[in-house]
Amino acid sequence: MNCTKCPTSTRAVIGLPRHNAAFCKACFITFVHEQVARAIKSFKMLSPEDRILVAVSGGKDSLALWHILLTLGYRADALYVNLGIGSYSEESHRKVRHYADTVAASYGAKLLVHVVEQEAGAGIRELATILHRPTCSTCGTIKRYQFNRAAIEQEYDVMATGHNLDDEAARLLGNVLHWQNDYLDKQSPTLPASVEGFAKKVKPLCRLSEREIAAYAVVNRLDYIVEECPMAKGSKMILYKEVLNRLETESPGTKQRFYWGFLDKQAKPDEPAESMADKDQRTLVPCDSCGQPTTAGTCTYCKMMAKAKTAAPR
Ligand code: Q46
Ligand code: ZN
Repeated sequence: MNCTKCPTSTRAVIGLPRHNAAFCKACFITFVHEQVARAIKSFKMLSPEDRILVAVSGGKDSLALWHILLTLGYRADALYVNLGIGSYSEESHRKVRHYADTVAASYGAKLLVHVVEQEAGAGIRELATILHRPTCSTCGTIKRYQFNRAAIEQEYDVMATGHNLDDEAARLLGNVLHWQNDYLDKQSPTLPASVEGFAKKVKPLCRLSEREIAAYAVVNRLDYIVEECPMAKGSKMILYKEVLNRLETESPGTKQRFYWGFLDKQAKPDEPAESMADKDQRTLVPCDSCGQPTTAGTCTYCKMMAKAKTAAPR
């Protein structure tokens, strides 16, 4: 199979049925960069002078995102949250540190690190047990809090995450299956900053599939952790992705049509309503302990940390 774009018809390294195309290495890298640039432009994600904070996990998506943004000339630092999940966290931390030292540093970009165990006195699994909460919900609260706090306190203009087309289509399927209208309202590739203290959030990989990003990581020799977080096993998101992958195999382009169709409808709302972010954040006040936005009194994160410290004194 030859590249469908090159005049010289070089041998293709990847076939993309949903685009009816196949690309050689150079054309594929250009394709990925163009898809990211298109997402950034159509959803008004970034401007050239923005200081960006990328949420990195050590996986292919977030490391590829950091790499693409730096390659495209953006000023992008990254934050890694070490969850304290045994060898998975050790390995993912090593991968992020390696990329930061060997590549990001040459662009003048730096890596920030938050270690859950250092603040909470326990890793995420032990913490979830102490708090009688599901591990992934505890993890979500901590990661959202730490990323927002770092972005606000260190004056980044925008926070970027590595969510891809597969993630967004799976999330959309879950939200539709359960008619989660609030979540559907907020499922946008760009969420604006709010006066109450939420940083602007963007998803520049939303036009690219998981397979395309994995291929991009491989051709660019990005050293990422292949293993999934062990806590993800059996999650609904994985099931939704499997279902969508089956549909995609039968009918290439299904995921794209599903998610992009939703974004098109979202861009033309029936009600000319207030901004979606306003709807949700109107009642927010600063947490009386840390100052981050919350609905009342002390925020969930501060309550969790207080409880963790009482339960597991160091
Ligand atoms: S990292 Fe955290 Fe995921 Fe691991 S503990 Fe669950 S939520 S599965 S994105
Ligand atoms: Zn707080």
